[in-house]
Amino acid sequence: MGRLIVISNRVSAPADPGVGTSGGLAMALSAALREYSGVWFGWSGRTAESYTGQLSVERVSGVTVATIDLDESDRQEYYNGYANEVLWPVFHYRTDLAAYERSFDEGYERVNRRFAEAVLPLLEPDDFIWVQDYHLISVARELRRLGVANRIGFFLHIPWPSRRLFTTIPRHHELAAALLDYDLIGFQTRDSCEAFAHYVLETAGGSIDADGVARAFGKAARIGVFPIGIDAADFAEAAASPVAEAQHQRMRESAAGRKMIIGVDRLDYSKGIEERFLAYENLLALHPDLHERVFMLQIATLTREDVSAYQDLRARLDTVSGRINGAYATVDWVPLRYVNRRYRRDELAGFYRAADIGLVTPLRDGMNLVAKEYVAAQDPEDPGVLVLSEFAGAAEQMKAALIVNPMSREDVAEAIRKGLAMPLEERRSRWRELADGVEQRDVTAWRDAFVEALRRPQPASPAQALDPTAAAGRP
Ligand code: GDG
Repeated sequence: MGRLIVISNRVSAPADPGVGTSGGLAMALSAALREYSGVWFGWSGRTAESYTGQLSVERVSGVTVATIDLDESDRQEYYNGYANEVLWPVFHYRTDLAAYERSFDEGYERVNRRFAEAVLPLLEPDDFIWVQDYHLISVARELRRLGVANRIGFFLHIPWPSRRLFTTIPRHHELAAALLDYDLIGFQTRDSCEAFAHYVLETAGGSIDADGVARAFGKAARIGVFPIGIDAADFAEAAASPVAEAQHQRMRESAAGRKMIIGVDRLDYSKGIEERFLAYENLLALHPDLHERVFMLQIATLTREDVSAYQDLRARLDTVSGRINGAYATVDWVPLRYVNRRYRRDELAGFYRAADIGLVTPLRDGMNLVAKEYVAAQDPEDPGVLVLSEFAGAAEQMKAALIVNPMSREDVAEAIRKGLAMPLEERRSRWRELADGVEQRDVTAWRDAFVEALRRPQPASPAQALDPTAAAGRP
């Protein structure tokens, strides 16, 4: 079979998986490519004085890794601008944070074109191309313009918003039409896939066939649901490693017999960290009996620090965490340990294992891999309890978690209280069900399902189906 060419905004060389500090997407992609003699292409993360399109190619653990540098206006307009100040907020239901600037649109389309032009020399006719995420919606359209006829798939890691929200983006038609240049469009959840289908039907005036083919703008693409998983076996191994065990012990000792709650997130407004702090504050206010008997560790790694909404959130979190500790701390009890530094993956696994409650309460999330990692890291004999937002994609699968509305302080505080008091038997049976799902629907299952769907015969576009000259293969 043809090679797999993965195209994503950032590329991180497949590192030792136990140790890597890469985020969820990077871990998933290196796992996906490990078994294919694949190519991984993307932005190096560096900016040059002016754009050259020069490819840097290296071979890492059997994967060809190819990158380009962008220029400073690309970083501002494409990455910080259109991707992170338009698409990210709107797709996470935060239209109030979206900044529509013409230069952002131009930067986005320019970089998508640059990606297509730069990857072109690496392509062979039977390669399958798999484009990742919201930064690169227009890459297939640009590749088609360059004459590329290969199968091209797209996977959206973040939610697809409801139709009314998506249409707040001034160029929504153009984005949706560009998506239909893919052969296959994958979503994390049924909810996202249905929202896209709704747009196709109601706004684009298109149709959805019984076999899941969306037709609009004179084009056709198959749509489907492919919930991403973690490398569960690898994560369980990391959790059993000496480093994880040492961190587990360290946490247990520093807990001094107190119950531990953990949150791990990129410092992002979609993750609901501020609302989580307020819920925890509510718990402490309502339950004085829990004082000095519980603590929360929140790891919030810094991201997108150039974007003002992230700077504002960081300042608010500093304030709220300070207020909670100021109000409740005693000389030997800090109720909220709030940490901005980044840990190794195996250290993280040890922290998860030490925690009685995994608190995963995003306001919106495509999937949320932390929920799955928390489950994979537990001791089967004495597992902790997962408290999960109904607005994380993971909630479609992880029904044995305590499902909460992250906007409700009372709801979240009550779930924490319930989790802390949950009998061992119930913890075990809920965990068993969650762990089976995490193991079975892991990152390999995700990759195989997507690639298999991409290789399946693709639908004819409506134009081809209706136009006899096209059907006869003439131009
Ligand atoms: C996007 C979508 C979707 C965090 N702190 C540290 C650290 N992390 C790792 C976690 C986890 C990853 O980052 C975060 O993954 P999430 O899935 O929670 O969220 P996003 O980064 O927003 O990812 C999301 C995902 O793509 C995949 O499709 O699930 O919905 O938003 O793996 O462990 N890792 C290390 N040190 C840290 O301090 N090593």
